[in-house]
Amino acid sequence: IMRGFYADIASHPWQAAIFVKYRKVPGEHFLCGGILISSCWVLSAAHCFQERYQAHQLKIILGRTYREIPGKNEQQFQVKKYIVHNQFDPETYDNDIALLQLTSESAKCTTETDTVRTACLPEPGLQLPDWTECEISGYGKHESYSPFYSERLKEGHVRLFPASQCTSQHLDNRTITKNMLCAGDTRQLDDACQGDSGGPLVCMKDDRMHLIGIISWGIGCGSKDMPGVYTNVTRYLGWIQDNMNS
Ligand code: 4AZ
Repeated sequence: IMRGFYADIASHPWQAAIFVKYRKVPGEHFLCGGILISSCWVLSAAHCFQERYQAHQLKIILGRTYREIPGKNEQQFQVKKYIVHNQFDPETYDNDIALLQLTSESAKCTTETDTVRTACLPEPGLQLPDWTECEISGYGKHESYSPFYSERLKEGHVRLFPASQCTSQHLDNRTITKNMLCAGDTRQLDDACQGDSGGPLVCMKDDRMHLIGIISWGIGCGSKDMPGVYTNVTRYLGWIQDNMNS
């Protein structure tokens, strides 16, 4: 997260950290953010899985504030399987969504605590007003040119852009589809950055945080007047239900 503030996981209890064990390199490497949407399912971005990892190479950690330091009450899971949207377009990042199923011996995977909790999915057709202030979180870079990810979870505040200000003209002639939405802040320059992908854009509605977007891509980080681009979650409610049931 560019700018923003350091945060505690208790303020973003649906935030997941996804790590990968490479076959040749030792250790576990931070891969992407994710969002806990039910006891056994985490949403993330399809582009995080372009290297076609095997499920057993992945590990999901919930309840962790510091990227590399175990949290007191964190919950770790192996991945049983993961599903990447079959129409994900690696050129445009259209359909940048993936679902990961956590491994568990019982029907439940995560236990709800102060630091681990699901995000609500929006009602079908939910359209929040333009410029609604929402929240992003992640363990990604502080600046686009930095070589390092953040040591600690951060949060940022961004506003939902009207569709008229979320076109290819506003994003260096890149393809923008209805499956994407833009959010940013032209004043504070809070923005998502590399390593935040797969993590949440949540907005308050009826006193609950609802998952509106998945951090997907952007032209650099925090460039003035250049919003970040998010997967438009309301377009995938059917896809999410179908794949959690199958
Ligand atoms: C990335 O590389 C990335 N400013 C994600 C979001 C944004 C930029 C880059 C938005 O994962």
